Amino acid sequence: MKIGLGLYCSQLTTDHFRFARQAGATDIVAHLVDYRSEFPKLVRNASGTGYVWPRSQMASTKHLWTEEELRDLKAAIEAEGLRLAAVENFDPCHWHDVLLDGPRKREQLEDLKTMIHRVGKVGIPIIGYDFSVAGVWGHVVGPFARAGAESVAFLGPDGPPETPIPSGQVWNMTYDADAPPGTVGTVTSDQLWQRLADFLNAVLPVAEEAGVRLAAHPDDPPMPTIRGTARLVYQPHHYRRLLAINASPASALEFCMGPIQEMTDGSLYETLHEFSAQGRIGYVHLRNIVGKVPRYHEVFIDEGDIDVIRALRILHKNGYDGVLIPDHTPQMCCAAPWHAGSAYALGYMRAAIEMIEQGA
Ligand SMILES: [Mn+2]
Repeated sequence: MKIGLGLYCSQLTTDHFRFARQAGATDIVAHLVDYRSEFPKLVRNASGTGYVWPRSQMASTKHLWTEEELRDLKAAIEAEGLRLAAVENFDPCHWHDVLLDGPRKREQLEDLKTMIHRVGKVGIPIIGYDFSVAGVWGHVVGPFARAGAESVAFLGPDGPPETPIPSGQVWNMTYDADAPPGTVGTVTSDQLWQRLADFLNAVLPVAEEAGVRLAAHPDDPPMPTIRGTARLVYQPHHYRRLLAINASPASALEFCMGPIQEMTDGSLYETLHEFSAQGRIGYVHLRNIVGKVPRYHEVFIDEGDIDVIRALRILHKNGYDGVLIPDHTPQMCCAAPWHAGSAYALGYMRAAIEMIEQGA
């Protein structure tokens, strides 16, 4: 098993690469969507209903990833003695009409194929994706982790009101600031599964040929609907349905332990066993949480409902040799809250994995 660090777009710098390696990571997962451009990484909007999407960032994300920038990013990471394990998430500007079944869907599917081909050509093995209309939504920030460390919670009916998604927005981001007034409206489960199938059936042949695996993130928060739009993977068995859409070995999972634990059915450990035994896990997001939907909060890796050592033992036993990255670590009270939280999680993971691999 390999330890990685997920870096947001604005963190793809030499200092952050060195920090990752200093804290024991061997791999980087690069988030190419510039959706959290400032520290602290969780930025609330004025009404507290979601993350801020700085409009000034939009223009810079409208282009497709070029072969040159992917190659430069990989080289910069490798120059610091690390590997680029995956790039994570298409930008809403790349695929809003794939998610919404809109008029530019065909064109955007071609754009996605182009980018997948480039990712493969450069030698990046995985793209993580999150097929969701509402995206990550409804979290509130507060002192929810040990000793008042700042993290996020989902409070269900006590959280932000589930207002309809305005036109021009998807994934909790604005892709068209000039969209006419209106809303995205209701999206049913059948509609969203059909859109996912259209996406996978279009791009998986290209991914397979390019040597790239497409790894699916579960819904966060794992609710059946958010803001009137259906969710896909809000119970563990939905991952089976997702993998059954297309038999390509390029279809894989971005196994995020937090949401799987937050789901009301099934068991995180059985789910982890099932898909790691099948070799379907592209990479793992690792965090700890307390509670299940509709109420949970995120905590440090060594508190909370997940027995992380037990989970790591399952992966080891099933021969998982991919990357695990800390996911949303709580912010610690110091001059570098994100760095301290990340280093704490990475150190814990490194010791735990070493212990397990030594047979202890
Ligand atoms: Mn995650």
